[in-house]
This record gives sequence, C-alpha cells and structure tokens, in this order.
Amino acid sequence: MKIETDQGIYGLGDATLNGRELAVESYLAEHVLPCLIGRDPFQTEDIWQYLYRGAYWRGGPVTMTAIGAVDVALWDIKGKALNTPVYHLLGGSSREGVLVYTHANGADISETLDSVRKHIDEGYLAVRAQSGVPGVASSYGVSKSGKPYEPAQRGLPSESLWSTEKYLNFVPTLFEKLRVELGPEVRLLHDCHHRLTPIEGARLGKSLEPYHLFWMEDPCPAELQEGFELIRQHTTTPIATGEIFNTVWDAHDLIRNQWIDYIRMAIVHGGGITHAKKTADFAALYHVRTGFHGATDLSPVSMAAALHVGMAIHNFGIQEHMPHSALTNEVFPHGYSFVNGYMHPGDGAGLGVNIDEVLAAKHPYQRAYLPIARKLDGTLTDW
Ligand code: EZ4
Ligand code: CO
Repeated sequence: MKIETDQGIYGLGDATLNGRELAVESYLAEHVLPCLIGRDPFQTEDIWQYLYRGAYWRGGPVTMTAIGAVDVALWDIKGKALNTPVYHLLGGSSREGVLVYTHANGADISETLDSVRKHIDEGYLAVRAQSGVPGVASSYGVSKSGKPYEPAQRGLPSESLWSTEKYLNFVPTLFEKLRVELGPEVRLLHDCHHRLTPIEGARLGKSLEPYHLFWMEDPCPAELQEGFELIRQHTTTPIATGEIFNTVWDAHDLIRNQWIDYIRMAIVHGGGITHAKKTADFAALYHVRTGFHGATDLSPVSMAAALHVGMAIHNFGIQEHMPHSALTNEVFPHGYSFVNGYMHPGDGAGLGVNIDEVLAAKHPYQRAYLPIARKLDGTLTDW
C-alpha cells in the first residue's frame, strides 16, 4: 500500500493477510483511506488511535492489518521527510545487526540435515528445522519437490492429514541427529504450528531439552493463554508464540506471567510499528524478547519494518527471514542486506524499500488459500 502526501513524499505499507487479502483491501479502501485525506502524516500516534478507537469496532486481523499498513507507511514518510532511517526514530541502533533465522526442511531426517547444512554454509547462525514425519502425508513446513516452501495455493484449501502421535515420537529423533551432526553452536528452532495440546507441548519441550533448542514455536493455540502455564511448568525449552496475534492484549497474560520467552506478532498484523514498539516495551519488563514473524507471505516492506524495530529495541531476540523470490525482490527494490547471519535495514531514508508498480501490475492478484488439516479419522484440526 502506498500513501502519498502533498509534499511529494510517499510511504509504503504492507496490507497482506495471507488467504484473506481482499478483506483488508476493502477495509482500507472503503473505510480507512477516506479518513486520512488532509491529515498530518507525522501524527503516527494520533492516527493510530483514530483508526483503532475511532472505529468503535476494534481488533482482529483485518482491522489490525489495515491499521498496520497505514502506520508503517506513515513511519516511512516520517523517515523520508526527516531524511533518516526509521530505526533512528525508534531509539537508534542498539546493535550492529539483526540476528536472523531461516527455514530448513526436508522429506526426512537426512534431507532436513542437508538443508540445515546448506543454510549454515550460506552464513546463517540460526535455522528452523521442519521434516516430513513418517506416516504423515504432508507435514507443516515441508516443501514439495525442492521448491521454496509456500503454503498458500490456488483453488480451494488443500487438505493435509495429521497425526500428533507419530509427530511426537519422531521430532526428538530429528533433533538428536541434528545436534550430533552439527554440534552445539548452531541455533536450532522448531515450529509446532499450533498442533498440540498444552500437555503434548510439555512432552515435546521436555523431550527436546537435551538438544537445547533456541525455541519451540506455537506448541498449541494461544486463545487460552493459561494453557502455556502448563507447558512452562514442565520444560526449560524456550517458547515462542504470537504470529497470529493482533494486539498486545492477545499476549497480555503470556507476557506478564512469563509463560513465553519470545513474542512473534507480525509488525503489520499487529497494528504496525507504533504498536509493535509498545508491545516490545511491555514484553521487556518481563524478560520476553521479540521474534517478529517474517514469512514470505509478508512483503519486503514488512521485512524492512521488522529490521528497523529490531535494530532499535533493547529486548530484540531474533528475526525470522525467509528470503523472497527474485521476482518479489524486483518488485520491491530494497536497501536491507544479509551478512554472516545478521541483517541490516540499510541507512536510506525511511524504510529503505521502494516499489516497481509497473512490474507489480503485470502480476494481478489471484485468490489463494492456506491449507487445512485433518486428523487421521477426519476430524478438523489446527493447520
Ligand atoms: O505458516 O506465514 O513461522 N512461520 C510460519 C509461517 C506461516 C505462514 C502463514 O501464512 O508459521 O510459515
Ligand atoms: Co510459525
């Protein structure tokens, strides 16, 4: 999304909500943008409150993504108008670079090991490992035939089959092998993608303790925040959650009770930079660090926003980095870079990302859905 000012400066925001894109577009076009005409783009706080409180109906992914898109674009404008990178406006650099992790996956343990090794060779110091599970037709996070992993597909939602029993028996053998082969240094992460119950998450965390993961992500759905207390009581494996959260209130109990170690709310789905900064500051009081969502369904604009926040806040933890396709990078030329495991947002004014609208127009929107998952007996479960 692009917001233009009467001073000739424009800002970019990302309004992508994977699988529900046009709901956000319509919310913006029909309800938000008319309210922005004539307003001062420097008023990031007041405009945020105007869109959040002023709507009366608040929260939820569509609303908060729309607010996030506007907010990120306004910070981009502010940086450009003041001729400074956004991170300077958020506290300046608190570190030399932003530690990132990327995704490795394979159909089985040996393919996954090769994939982790490949990313270590590319310079990554932290790698998320997902593997096909024997007896489970399509596991979360595993790509088809060597293609980059991208879960949303054309047509109606695809259906995958899931067995918690087979998964829980398998995952410790995966990480045992990875630790034996790769040694103690590399940071290893794993995403359960909300598929377990709290006690199952507790079992997994406990069984992974010998392999000292950097984090176990989304062991179970987080609508019931106290479910994480149960996991916490049983394991020292660090816990990350929040990629589908939309405000700090979704994580309020998780943070103030120290049931999690990393908060993963995406900058754009959580009301933009203004609310991400507040969420991070609240988390800092409770030793919770950030691990902002950074999948490829978020554009380079979101990636840049996350890097600027990650440079500036004190309680930064790690940043997810799934490299975009060559075409996506061409549509969004950007100044951020990756060197030896760390990313830097660059020192251009604003976010440091541009858009090639002519090239973008050659690739019109096509509807796609995220998959759904069913247990072996057909029960719908969390994908
Ligand atoms: O499945 O962004 O940690 N990363 C993830 C992602 C999500 C997708 C959903 O659109 O869980 O890959
Ligand atoms: Co995830």
